Amino acid sequence: MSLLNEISDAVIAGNVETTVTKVKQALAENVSASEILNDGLMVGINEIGTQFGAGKIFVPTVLMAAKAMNDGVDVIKHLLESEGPTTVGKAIVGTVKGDLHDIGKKLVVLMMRSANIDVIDMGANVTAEQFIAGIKEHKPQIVGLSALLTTTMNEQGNVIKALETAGVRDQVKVLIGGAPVTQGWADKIGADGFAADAAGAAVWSKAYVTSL
Ligand code: B1M
Repeated sequence: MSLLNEISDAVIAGNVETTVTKVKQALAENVSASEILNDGLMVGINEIGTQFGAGKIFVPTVLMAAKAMNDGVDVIKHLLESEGPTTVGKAIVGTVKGDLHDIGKKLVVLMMRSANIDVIDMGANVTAEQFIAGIKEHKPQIVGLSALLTTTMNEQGNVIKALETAGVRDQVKVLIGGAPVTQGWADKIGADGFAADAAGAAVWSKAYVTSL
């Protein structure tokens, strides 16, 4: 079995220690951080999603897999992040209220940072009021809203409305994403941008801030 398969299996098994050990071993064998992420860790968490969706496993198993995935990402994160000191713009990024999924959002933060954007990670379950306070405090050009549930997608629209009411909507561009989110949804709720994945979020953000 290849090392990348062993990594995805360790995530599926929710085995944090093995995941971390295998990720370190892959790095030592010159497997790139992006291969470890895309062909190892992501394969594992996606399989967990399939089994969870089919009712074959339950939340505690998913939580263990998420912990293994997160700890695995921690090992490679310094390789995904840019080490350059120059930043070209600023963003605040969070998962919206009611939604606790933060693995994808963390990857978005990592990739945006690797595009030299100064990103404040607001965490998960972030209220519209917290996004507004974040805009006032940090003065970002971009606000990133992640949502993983069909129910919390609506909150992305609510945040945009709240930014309008608070008079800060024209100070920022709003980028949205998350598994159930589409360009059509972005258009419907008046978001400025949509990205299907973390790399896309970084490309969109860099293109916007460097156009200013
Ligand atoms: Co939940 N969950 N979960 N879960 N979970 C999903 C999302 C689900 C699809 C599983 C399934 O049924 N197959 C399903 C949602 C169904 C739906 O609404 N369509 C689901 C459900 C139902 C639930 C609960 C309601 C279950 C319950 O309690 N009955 C519950 C909700 C809790 C809550 O949030 N209030 C719940 C709970 C959990 C855990 C806490 C156990 C755990 C989260 C742990 C954590 O994040 N710390 C969890 C997990 C791990 C998952 C799955 C298995 C994996 C999610 C993930 O991390 N994917 C997920 C199934 C799946 O997605 N396959 C599932 C890997 C990650 C890298 O991808 O997050 O999609 P993703 O991020 C991508 C892109 O979407 C994009 O870029 C990222 C990287 O490329 N992206 C953006 C994300 N945000 C972006 C923002 C951007 C741009 C791009 O711009 C700002």
